[in-house]
Amino acid sequence: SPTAVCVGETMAALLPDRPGPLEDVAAFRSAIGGAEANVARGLVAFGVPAAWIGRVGADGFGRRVVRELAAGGIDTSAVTVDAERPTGLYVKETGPQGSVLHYYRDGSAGSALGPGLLDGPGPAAAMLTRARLVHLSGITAALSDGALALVRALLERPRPPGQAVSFDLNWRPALWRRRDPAVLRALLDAADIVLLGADEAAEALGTGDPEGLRALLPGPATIVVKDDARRASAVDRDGPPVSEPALSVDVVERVGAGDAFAAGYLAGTLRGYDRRRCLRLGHLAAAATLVVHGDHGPPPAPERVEKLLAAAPEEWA
Ligand code: KDG
Repeated sequence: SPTAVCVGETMAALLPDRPGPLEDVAAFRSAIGGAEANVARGLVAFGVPAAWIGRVGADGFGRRVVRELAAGGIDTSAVTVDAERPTGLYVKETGPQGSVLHYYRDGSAGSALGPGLLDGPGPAAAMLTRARLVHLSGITAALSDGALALVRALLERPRPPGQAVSFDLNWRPALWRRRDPAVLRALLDAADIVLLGADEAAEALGTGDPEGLRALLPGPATIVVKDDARRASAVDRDGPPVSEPALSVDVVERVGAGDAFAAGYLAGTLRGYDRRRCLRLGHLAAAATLVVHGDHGPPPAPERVEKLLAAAPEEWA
């Protein structure tokens, strides 16, 4: 059974062949993307057996999603194929300020996730009980009442022994226009490990300051705050905060970097690393994704990882 299970929606993705307004794009490259599956991919790259659980349509995009994730070594045996609803889609538009994702996911198969998963006939329930890590994100909470109920159930049920639940805020205002994001605070507070960016936390929760967040969210054992790609801090419930600067890279595009960071950080916790090395592994994974256009870059070479994890502070960033 996989060590880590990531739950959420994975979509087909259309990536423009050049920057500029969508109306001027001549061709799109087809790909797949979804925050939680990106984390599963990142975990596998660090040697953590990982599954993605979600729903796809009985269509070509759904088959593409499952095929590509499975080819990446991710366990897809608990994916549900929904005969009624289509696979969700996003179209990326790249402008001078970065990229915007346009979603075509209302009524998608992925948005039909629900708490039935936990007592359904498939392998999902057993996987979610046996996993050492269950990873969720704020995106899923925004998809539908059912998806929100599933996220709640996974966070609020008594944890199976030895299991931690991680939750990445993944603030996507476009998904919250018709729903109330106030639910996010209680969800975050019920997780064991919370990951968020200072900017998105300020928008969604009213504070992006590590101490303010600690006061707002007393529940999680660890809150990891990423400060605008400059540094990340892990703030434990007991013990001093640990902070580590990000690696400097020539950024090509930011989409997916947060997921890569989460995968690195979480892989570190599963390896039993101290906070500093967890943060470093997060930064290393993020750096590999920042230098490419897609949702994820090639994983950093193991020798480089070993060297940088052991580096003295002045050799690190
Ligand atoms: O973090 C990257 C995601 O934003 C991208 O994969 C698409 O899952 C996605 C979303 O909902 O934005």
